[in-house]
Amino acid sequence: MDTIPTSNQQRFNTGFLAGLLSGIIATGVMLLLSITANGISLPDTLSSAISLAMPVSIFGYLHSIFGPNAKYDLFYIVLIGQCLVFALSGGLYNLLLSTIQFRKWINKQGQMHWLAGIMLAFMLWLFTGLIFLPLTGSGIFGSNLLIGALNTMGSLAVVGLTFGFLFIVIQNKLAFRYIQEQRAALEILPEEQYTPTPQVSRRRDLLRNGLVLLGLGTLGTLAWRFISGSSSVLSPSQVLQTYKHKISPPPQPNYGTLPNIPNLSSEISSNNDFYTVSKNFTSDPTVNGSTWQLSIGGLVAHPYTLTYNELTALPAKQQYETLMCISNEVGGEYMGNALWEGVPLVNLLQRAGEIKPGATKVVLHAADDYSDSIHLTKALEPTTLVATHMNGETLPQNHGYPARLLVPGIYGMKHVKWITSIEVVDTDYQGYWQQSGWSDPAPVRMTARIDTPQDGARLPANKPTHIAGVAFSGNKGISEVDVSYDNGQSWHHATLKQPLSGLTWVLWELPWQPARGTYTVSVRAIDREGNVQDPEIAPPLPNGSSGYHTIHITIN
Ligand SMILES: Nc1nc2c(c(=O)[nH]1)N[C@H]1C(S)=C(S)[C@@H](COP(=O)(O)O)O[C@H]1N2
Ligand SMILES: [Mo]
Repeated sequence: MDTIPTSNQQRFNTGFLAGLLSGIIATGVMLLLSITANGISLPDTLSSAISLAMPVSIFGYLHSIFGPNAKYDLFYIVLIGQCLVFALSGGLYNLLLSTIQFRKWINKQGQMHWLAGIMLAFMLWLFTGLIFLPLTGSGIFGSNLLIGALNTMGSLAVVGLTFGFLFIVIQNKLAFRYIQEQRAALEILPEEQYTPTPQVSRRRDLLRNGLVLLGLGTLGTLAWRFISGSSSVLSPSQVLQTYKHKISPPPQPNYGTLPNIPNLSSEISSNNDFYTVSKNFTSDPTVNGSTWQLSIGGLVAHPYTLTYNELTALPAKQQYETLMCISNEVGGEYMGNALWEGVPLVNLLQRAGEIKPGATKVVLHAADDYSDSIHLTKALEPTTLVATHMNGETLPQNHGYPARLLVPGIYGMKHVKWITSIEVVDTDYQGYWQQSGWSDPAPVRMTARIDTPQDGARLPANKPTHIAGVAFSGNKGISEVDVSYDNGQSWHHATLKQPLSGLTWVLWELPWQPARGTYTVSVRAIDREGNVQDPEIAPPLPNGSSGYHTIHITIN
């Protein structure tokens, strides 16, 4: 019975399936190591490399389809890709071993020796360290990454061995089952009716169905994004008739007391509710405050370093400031407001003595290989802080512990978290996101959001209710919020809650008692300089989104 025929196709399939299953588990181990033990996450590395290498136009297109989570979608695609690479390597490896008939490692029944698993792991390890990582710009075995080559080598070895051993176990199980099934088939069926590969074709069907499902899922997601993507912004023709760029003198704010409105954002976002954004897909850096040092250098007379205790012992300043991510869509959730405490950057720079002539920018480097720069004039503003506290608590890890930059008036992107060094330069330094086309000066574009009612809500007719939300214009303040519930025909002044500082959002509210019907509700703001919010619809890339947040309500 040692003449069970095994085709190349069958060998490949067995290896592929074994590679896929063990690859999924090994990928899980990789993500776990990356989160818990400073291990490398190849999907992170690759998707970062892809989004950096991608032409701005394509990135913008993807962004318009997938929304602000495009980078996560890219990450998931790369993650699936990694599992498929594991699967492919399993299939090809089985084919290779049985073709060259390397009997030490694979016998006639397709059973593999565990040494074959170690060999496969070793080859993948070398390929990743010597070819793949250098190609992504991470250096040999990740030597350019902050986790360094040792962590990379170690975690890749663990992942590789997990894969190698599981691969042998699963592949041998599958091969054994195949032989069993073939024997059973041979015993039942007469010779001439013998069909050698019923299981294989079933397995192949499974594989094909899986791929079809994957494809359909992707197409479905794309279609859904297209359909649901663009309906929440009032079209410019609806508002241009009443549009003025600037009103002078600027309106006097209509401050008042706001009633208690369910679903209106709370004026201060708690540390837990505050949105978080970072370029890191799997894990943000965990910085040890007791060994952390902040270095201040570059074009200054006396570069120096500070420990955490030294930094927090310096005179600090408290300020309310709202942050918004540049990839926030109109009406989006990537906004938060907190009371921050930190040392003015200008004071830290003064301690380094005279700034050398020619200096133009200040670069912030971070523990996650992120960096960004601000203009020297911005750096010297009294509201630009190196913050160590948020809402009275030590800065939480996900918001940048031990220290992050606060630089009011420009987007969240520039509020570098996990700062490790501050460098004065004379070049036009371009930071992490600027390399993929995002604005460098990045001033916050005025925006207003309707928190309640929610888009698509159905409300009872002739009952008093509220239209309410937030409006924000960086460091320019808000002087007026206008609400329209008739397609932009007429606008009504909302009541504003006096803001906590000139750097925060403003809560606004308009009482409303609508009759039966369907309503298109929009909102726009005017800042303290009299600038009227831009009605032109623009996607977040490259300068931040614009347009008026618009929702549809049914009253019955
Ligand atoms: N080191 C570092 N700082 C960073 C980022 C990052 O990925 N790494 N992301 C930036 C972006 S895009 C935004 S919007 C803000 C978000 O800050 P938050 O998570 O505290 O809301 O952090 C900024 N600072
Ligand atoms: Mo951001």
